[in-house]
Amino acid sequence: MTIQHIEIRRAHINLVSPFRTSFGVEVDRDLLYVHVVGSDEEGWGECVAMAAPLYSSEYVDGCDEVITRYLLPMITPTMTAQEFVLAASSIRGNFMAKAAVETALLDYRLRRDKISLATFLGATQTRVASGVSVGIQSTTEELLETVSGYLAQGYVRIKLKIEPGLDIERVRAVREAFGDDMLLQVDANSAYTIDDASHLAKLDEFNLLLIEQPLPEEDLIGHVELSKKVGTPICLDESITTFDVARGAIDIGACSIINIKPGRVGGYLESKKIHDLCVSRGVPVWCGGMLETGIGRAANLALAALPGFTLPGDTSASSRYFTQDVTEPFVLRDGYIDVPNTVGIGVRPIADVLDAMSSKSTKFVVSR
Ligand code: OSB
Ligand code: MG
Repeated sequence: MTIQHIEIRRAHINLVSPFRTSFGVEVDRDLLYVHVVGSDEEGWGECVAMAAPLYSSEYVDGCDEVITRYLLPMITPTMTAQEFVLAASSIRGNFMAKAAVETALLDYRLRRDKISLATFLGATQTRVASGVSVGIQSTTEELLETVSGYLAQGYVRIKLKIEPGLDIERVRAVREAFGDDMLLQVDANSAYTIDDASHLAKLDEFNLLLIEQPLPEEDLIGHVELSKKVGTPICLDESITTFDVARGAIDIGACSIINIKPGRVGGYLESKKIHDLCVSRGVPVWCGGMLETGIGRAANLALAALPGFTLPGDTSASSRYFTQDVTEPFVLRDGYIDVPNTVGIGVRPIADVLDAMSSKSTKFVVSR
């Protein structure tokens, strides 16, 4: 019942269509999986970092370096995820790198203990309502077509990526085409500054659920100021990197809603703490996404099943991203996706599929 080695698997997968945001265009995912192998069980974790440091300062090759050089040497044969988080706290930042290792350790231990991640975290739902994040499209016509396609599939909430110049009129067009009842929100990925406050206030007339991360990650105070000038609730994504930042952001009024992404905050244990904090403060949360394959998606669904996740998340079906996911595909049924309920994260890569996608596998022996 001990960890014997840890494999770092690098792989590549194409997206079904380019995903454009205010920070760039993603056409594929440069993947990194952490695979814990013990005498009795195995565990998997997916690193959510993108290929380039455009969404946040982390990027996948940097995570590879941090994981192999600093995090893996900390791991002992009997280490739990909780013990790892404590040990890894000596390393500053690098939340996405830490989260990938934490998830693999959690999956390994929960499989051994024969309990699902959902049950371990305190899930109260067996399926979660699914929203979809719609990238910036070349034209308004294309946007309306794309949104119409997702609505036809049953997605219960639409999130539009926006940037300066492709915002107010795009949102207006979607509202006019699909009506006032559709759940709609926008995500700017830090593309504005506080000087854009009166411009962003023009979004108020569209009855959006929220505006996600309008200002830069570090500008918490700017978000406080913006919250006073804009009626639509402000939701933070990039800014929320730890429990402490979440507490501070809520206390000073920088946001009234939080997007929890386990990869961004260092893992599922920290995510659970942020969830509990938000429940105690009456702050709604929802589960964000980072275009994860089935490994990361499975674990996100477990988290999204907690009671504080009262808004639909970006946890879409596998087919929204990939023609062939690395696990059995997650499917949308009546606007919902089932939460995995078997042991650990509930899924494993399909060996042949992962092997065909893989570019590199490195094995690290774990010793005391
Ligand atoms: O800001 O939420 C974001 C994807 C990559 C990086 C950042 C973000 C996103 C998304 C897509 O919006 C979420 C998903 O469907 O996984
Ligand atoms: Mg976001």
